[in-house]
Amino acid sequence: HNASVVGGKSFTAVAINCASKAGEWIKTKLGNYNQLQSKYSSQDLVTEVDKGSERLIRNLIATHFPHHSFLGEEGVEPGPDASVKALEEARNAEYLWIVDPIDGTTNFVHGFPFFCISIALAHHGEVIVGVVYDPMRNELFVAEKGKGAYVHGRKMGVASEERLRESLVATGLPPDQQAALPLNLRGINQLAPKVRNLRIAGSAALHMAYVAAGRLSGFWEIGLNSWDMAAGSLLIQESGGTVTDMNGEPYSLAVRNVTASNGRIHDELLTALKEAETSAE
Ligand code: 2AM
Ligand code: CA
Ligand code: CA
Ligand code: CA
Repeated sequence: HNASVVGGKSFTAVAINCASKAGEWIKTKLGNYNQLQSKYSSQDLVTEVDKGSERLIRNLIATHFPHHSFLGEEGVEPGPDASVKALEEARNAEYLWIVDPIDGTTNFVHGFPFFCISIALAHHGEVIVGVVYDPMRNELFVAEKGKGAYVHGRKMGVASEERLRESLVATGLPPDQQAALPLNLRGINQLAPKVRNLRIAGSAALHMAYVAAGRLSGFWEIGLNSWDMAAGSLLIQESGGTVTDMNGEPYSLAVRNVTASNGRIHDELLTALKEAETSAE
């Protein structure tokens, strides 16, 4: 595609501008916001800061690219059915921005400093720009399709570990996934003895950025949405890693259960997760 610059405005520059503006604002709201609603339950949180961040990003994108489509978590009804339907309706757009205004809201609410803003741009359903910004560490992860992935201008590469037993691997426990929780726990049971150690830090997008940066060798999670993974998937691919679903099928926007790695441990990771799945039957 030769369309990464329209009218002199680079998609990537706008994505970075959105992420950093939102991030700076979110930081000022730490421990300093009013209303705290629960979407579904005491586990599924949303704050006025999630909504404000999404509004800021959406408005900024609209001023630059008024004809582009937009899919943001806070614009979609809670629950898996609505998010699948929203993606179905949006994914054929020529240009679609896919935004998670705070990934790791539970961490934000508790002051646990591991959350980020995730912004991706898809062109006919293929992610061409991915930006993940961690405002607490001021770390900006940027990928452009075919052009590599960078953290603050430094080229990233995935970790070099060849085996699970040398690998630091992360996963997640999305709340309100009653059906998925036992499967998640079986995966943890299978993997914990096989890897160097596991991490569950509470932000899927930031975990994926860490796989891209070589800080984690692998990551898997069940029950995610497009906005959790779109930017991170490109970061990993452009860093030389592999992103698939849990059956090893290539990443697409519709993936809900993700397996990501440095590539070298991918088969071992998929096999262990497959064992976790079948051990239940
Ligand atoms: P969030 O903070 O944007 O909501 C942690 O395991 C991951 O699960 C986070 O990326 C988190 O994103 C996501 N998550 C939180 N609530 C969820 C829900 N109800 N369904 C699916 N994913 C959720
Ligand atoms: Ca949420
Ligand atoms: Ca999220
Ligand atoms: Ca979110």
